[in-house]
Amino acid sequence: MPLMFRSLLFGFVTLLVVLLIIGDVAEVEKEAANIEHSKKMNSHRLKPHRKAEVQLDPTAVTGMIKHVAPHRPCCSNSSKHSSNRWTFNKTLSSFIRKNILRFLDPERDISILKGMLKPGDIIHYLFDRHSTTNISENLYRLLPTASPMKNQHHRKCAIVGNSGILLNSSCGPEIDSHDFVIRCNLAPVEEYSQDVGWRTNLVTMNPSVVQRAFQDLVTEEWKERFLQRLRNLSGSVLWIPAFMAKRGEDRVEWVLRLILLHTVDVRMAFPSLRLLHAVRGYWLTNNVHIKRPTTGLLMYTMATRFCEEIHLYGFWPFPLDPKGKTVKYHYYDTLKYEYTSSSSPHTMPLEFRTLSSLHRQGALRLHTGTCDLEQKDLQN
Ligand SMILES: *[C@@H]1O[C@H](CO)[C@@H](O)[C@H](O)[C@H]1NC(C)=O
Ligand SMILES: *[C@@H]1O[C@H](CO)[C@@H](O)[C@H](O)[C@H]1NC(C)=O
Ligand SMILES: *[C@@H]1O[C@H](CO)[C@@H](O)[C@H](O)[C@H]1NC(C)=O
Ligand SMILES: *[C@@H]1O[C@H](CO)[C@@H](O)[C@H](O)[C@H]1NC(C)=O
Ligand SMILES: CC(=O)N[C@H]1CO[C@H](CO)[C@@H](O)[C@@H]1O
Repeated sequence: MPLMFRSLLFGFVTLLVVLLIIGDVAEVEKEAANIEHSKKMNSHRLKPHRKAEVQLDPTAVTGMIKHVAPHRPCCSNSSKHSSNRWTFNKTLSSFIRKNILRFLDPERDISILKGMLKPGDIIHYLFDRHSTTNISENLYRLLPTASPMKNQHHRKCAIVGNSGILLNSSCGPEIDSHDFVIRCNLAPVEEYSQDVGWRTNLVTMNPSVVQRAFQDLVTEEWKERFLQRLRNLSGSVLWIPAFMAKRGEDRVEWVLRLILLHTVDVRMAFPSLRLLHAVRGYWLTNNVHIKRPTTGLLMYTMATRFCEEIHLYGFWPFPLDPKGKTVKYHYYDTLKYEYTSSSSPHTMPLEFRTLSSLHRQGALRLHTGTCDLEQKDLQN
């Protein structure tokens, strides 16, 4: 009898959590439609979070992500982040790893495998549920047969975001000294290696990059440039979120064709269809109300599975640095971005505050300063 009672109670709690998450998704969609608000907002100040009333007990799942001060404008004081008093908290880090494993298994969810699909299978896009795509022969051929991260464990990993905060940071050598380096969106490294390093073990690529950075491969020259970038990855994992948003399917197909035609040495990964929801579920359950996780946060969440100590570089979703100097959105192009716009699919400042909080607790290390300076500080 007590056993049955406990099962009932567990079922009830699970249902409650699911309902709260669903409620939150509905709210996000409402919010996404509400563009008016963004215009009134000062780029530094976040509006108070309207969803504050959805209060899950933050101790319910992990109890570890302490108070992510949701209202305070962040980071005028962020020189703290480059403080050298940071020490790694292994206990906390393994606790977070275990809790994330309740929501997803990054080893499995990092990619769909060959056994799971066959050519011609129809997939609904995650963000455009009414649009579908077919699994092409090429995609099927490039699906891995086993997880590209199977049995991988690394002591120190770097996740490199693409913020212009990296420019003139001299962080390249430090980044390259990690055992495993994750980069985002096929960002160029060669011209910037002094600041961003060049070592790459896993790199993500949204299909839109093919258009933004490689002119949709319209000429032989662009094709060659793109190929060169891929060849330089020599054996790394290329992670393509192919089933998130529609209209990427042609670009994905061109890329796959090139890879097959030129037998480029990369290991492909296509995230599972449940990855994004699972990652979002983990953060929501910890009372971090992100709309759609950024690639950076996805990578951090997954890396907890493979990495002992995680270091983040190039994460800085603000137009000014701590000294008030302009920071480019990307270190390598001229793209502009309104970080706090409510029409944006991401909630970058909130993600950043969350990561800052984890930094202060020693669960991860967020590097936002210059690297040679950090060494100088050490000597003092
Ligand atoms: C940083 O924080 C301290 C108190 O914590 C405050 O006195 C100081 O004015 C802040 N500096 C800036 C640049 O905001
Ligand atoms: C590490 O984190 C845990 C959980 O937050 C905390 O109880 C512990 O005191 C921390 N250890 C150190 C050395 O800070
Ligand atoms: C997808 O498959 C269906 C049925 O197999 C086919 O009718 C359709 O043309 C395919 N679409 C694409 C884009 O290949
Ligand atoms: C980097 O340093 C160079 C040389 O000192 C300077 O011209 C440039 O403006 C700096 N760039 C940034 C983004 O700080
Ligand atoms: C970082 C890296 O491996 N860069 C190489 C990319 O490919 C070109 C051409 O083969 C090389 O010159 C670079 O060194």
